[in-house]
Amino acid sequence: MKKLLKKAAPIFRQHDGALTQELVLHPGDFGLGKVPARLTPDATTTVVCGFCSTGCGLNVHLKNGQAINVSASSDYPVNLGMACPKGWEALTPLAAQDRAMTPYLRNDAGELEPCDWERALIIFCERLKEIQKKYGRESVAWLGTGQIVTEELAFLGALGKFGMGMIHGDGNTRQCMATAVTAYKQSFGFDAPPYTYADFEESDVIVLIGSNLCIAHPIMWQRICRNPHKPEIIVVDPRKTETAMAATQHYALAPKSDLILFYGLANILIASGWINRGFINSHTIDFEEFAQFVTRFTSDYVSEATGLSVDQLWRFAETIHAGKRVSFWWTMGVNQGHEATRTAQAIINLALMTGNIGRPGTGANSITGQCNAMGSRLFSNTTNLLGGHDFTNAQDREKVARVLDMDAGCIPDGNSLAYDEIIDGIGSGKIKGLWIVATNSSHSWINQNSLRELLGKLEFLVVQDMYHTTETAQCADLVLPAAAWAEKDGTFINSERRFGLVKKVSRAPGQALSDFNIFKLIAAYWGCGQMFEKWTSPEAVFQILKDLSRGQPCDITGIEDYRMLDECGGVQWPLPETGKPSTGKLETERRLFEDGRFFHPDGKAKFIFEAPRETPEKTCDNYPFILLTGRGTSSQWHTQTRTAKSAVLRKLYPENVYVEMNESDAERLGIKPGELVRILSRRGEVKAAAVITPAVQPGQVFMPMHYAITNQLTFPAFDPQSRQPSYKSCAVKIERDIF
Ligand SMILES: Nc1nc2c(c(=O)[nH]1)N[C@H]1C(S)=C(S)[C@@H](COP(=O)(O)OP(=O)(O)OC[C@H]3O[C@@H](n4cnc5c(=O)[nH]c(N)nc54)[C@H](O)[C@@H]3O)O[C@H]1N2
Ligand SMILES: Nc1nc2c(c(=O)[nH]1)N[C@H]1C(S)=C(S)[C@@H](COP(=O)(O)OP(=O)(O)OC[C@H]3O[C@@H](n4cnc5c(=O)[nH]c(N)nc54)[C@H](O)[C@@H]3O)O[C@H]1N2
Ligand code: SF4
Ligand SMILES: [Mo]
Repeated sequence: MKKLLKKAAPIFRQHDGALTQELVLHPGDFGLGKVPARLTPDATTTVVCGFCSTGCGLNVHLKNGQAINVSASSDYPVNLGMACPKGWEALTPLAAQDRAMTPYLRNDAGELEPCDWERALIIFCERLKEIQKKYGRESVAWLGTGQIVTEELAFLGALGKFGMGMIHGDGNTRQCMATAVTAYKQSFGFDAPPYTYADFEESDVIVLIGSNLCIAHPIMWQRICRNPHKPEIIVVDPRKTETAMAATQHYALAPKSDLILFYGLANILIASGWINRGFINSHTIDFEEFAQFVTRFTSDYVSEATGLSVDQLWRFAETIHAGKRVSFWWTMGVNQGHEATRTAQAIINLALMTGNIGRPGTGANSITGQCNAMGSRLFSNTTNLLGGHDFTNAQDREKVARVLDMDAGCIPDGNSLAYDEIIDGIGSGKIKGLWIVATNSSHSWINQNSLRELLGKLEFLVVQDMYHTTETAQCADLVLPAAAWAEKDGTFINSERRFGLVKKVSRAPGQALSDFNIFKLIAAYWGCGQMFEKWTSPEAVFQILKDLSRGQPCDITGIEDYRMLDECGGVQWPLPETGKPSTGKLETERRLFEDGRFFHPDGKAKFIFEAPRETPEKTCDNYPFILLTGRGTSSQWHTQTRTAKSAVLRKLYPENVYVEMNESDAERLGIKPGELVRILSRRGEVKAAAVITPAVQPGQVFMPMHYAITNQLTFPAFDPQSRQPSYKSCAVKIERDIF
């Protein structure tokens, strides 16, 4: 223990050699610490899960100050005693053999070699400063995440843009949530998913669009199962997913024909007078133009384009009309498309025109993906200035500067490049240094072969991750070892806008540090430590975030501190100081727009629409299949750096990569179940075992995203408004692997 502490000591020195006493690196961050002061060594405490955006409360059981087991928390308002396999296995990935325990630096032989923190920090600062000096400060960028706590996201964003002078920083939330953000901002005036999970239980019609809830959000699905109103459950998905099988109506539309479908439904609803005129007149604008626009989406035309029958279209519309409390929910089948923002807005339009918003069991509801995608949306300083502010607005910049006690001149007055533009920037020579934090781009980014080639062109690539073995870490010049979920404190914001608490209940291995402390050290070594003098701990930063949120739609000034979050089972935003009840219990379930006021200055929501466009890569004789991609099982998480570490989870999913195809296609091509086939696109060629299933339609195939090869095939198309990648549609061919 002494030896390690001694080794750690130099990192308290700043880059210029001056001592800094402010760095809060307590021994625990080197894996030596006991349990945090407020927990007794054998306590059980509730921590919000670190996988998906459902944000379940997990009871973590400690022995001698170390987490030894978890169970589902029965009094947490989100999951009510339930958890999915990933939650039950949440501790296992922490103990994996390939945890990064020291920094690693690429040596002259081209291998990653362990080095100490001081050297890592000096190299980090020297190399990135050199690049900025040579090519300008815009030449260094970062790619962040929706999987670290909000306080860390804010620190990275503030350090990157205000401290280190970067202009470009984006995150993996671009792959995931950018569409919902853009759609809500334009339609409602703020990025504001309106719902609360109780709405799953209060609807009489639940419409799930491009969302495989049973697999991707199993506990939200459980909330639907608790619905006592025998709801109609409508699934809109080209595949007959697990969720579609459990639904009462499944519309297996042609991939990427959603926009036409929703305009067609709007046309039927309007023409039949099945709309809420009172709501439209009082609370929305541009309806008449929209009503005029959708007249061209006749049922015959829509039927032809979507592959659904005219009867099916009418049944869908009639079900919406018959519902008293209709809720619309969408996920990646919508967000990841070439006209995704307009599709999300077409869903919003259906909710607005039928008055299905602001009441129990209603809403136009985007379901989030990662545990803290919602934190990233508001507080990562990437697309929004901290707290949902606007970089291009001088008043916003001044407000943020005032709260942070810094010069407004440090805040960029323009927006960052988006993820794909940062990657393209490497190709064009604009971006020379990149810092990737808690995302595995070399696996998850679209058109992976091109990305990997571009990463190789960087003059300096830093990867900050729990593991040194990820596909991206393996490309890095420098790897910074990060503590994981449950090895640090902070907050996540879940899909229903609930701030929940993450606690340090386990020691990080070796010299891994929390992302928070890594940022703190980098600030000191970079020479901007003073700017973050008050950022002493995650909870101190939480207090700063509260101040930043003041007066915003996401105002959380009424949340006192972490203790209050712990006691209430999390708190949904907004909770302004003035909105807190002076006596009695805080209402835990709250939805937005109950007063019919939206966040545009006139208080109205906007009908936004645009003519549909063709998919960027159509099928042809050479590439006759559409490749769909997405989640495979509830026990696999993304690029599998964490879930593959659990023997229990590994038993719950197929060991080898597979491709699902329809029986008629398999028969035509002479492919037998389980046979290895080659899947080829214009970008790459991979092999997978054929799973023959009626779940996919003829002419379509499906591959899960959890296997790295999938993104060798995908086509880099983007929604023009949100710049979110269109992961779910490209043209491929399938061949028997006869060689
Ligand atoms: N087990 C598990 N759970 C997860 C994750 C995980 O990796 N593993 N990841 C989390 C994250 S970050 C996210 S973003 C969410 C994603 O959650 P989901 O979006 O529910 O998951 P996906 O499987 O990516 O996509 C959903 C469905 O979209 C369908 N789809 C494809 N093309 C179209 C189309 O054109 N129209 C329509 N209507 N549907 C289409 C696919 O067939 C698929 O069934 O899951 C979260 N939860
Ligand atoms: N083809 C296809 N591709 C897709 C999708 C699809 O549907 N189809 N979906 C897209 C979507 S929605 C998403 S969200 C992305 C996800 O893609 P990624 O973000 O690349 O996926 P993860 O595997 O979650 O990567 C998170 C990384 O952070 C590390 N990590 C975990 N916790 C911490 C921490 O506390 N600190 C640090 N520093 N590191 C940590 C993990 O080890 C891992 O390497 O994939 C996208 N890619
Ligand atoms: S549903 Fe999501 S938040 Fe809940 S236990 Fe599973 S992974 Fe964790
Ligand atoms: Mo995601």
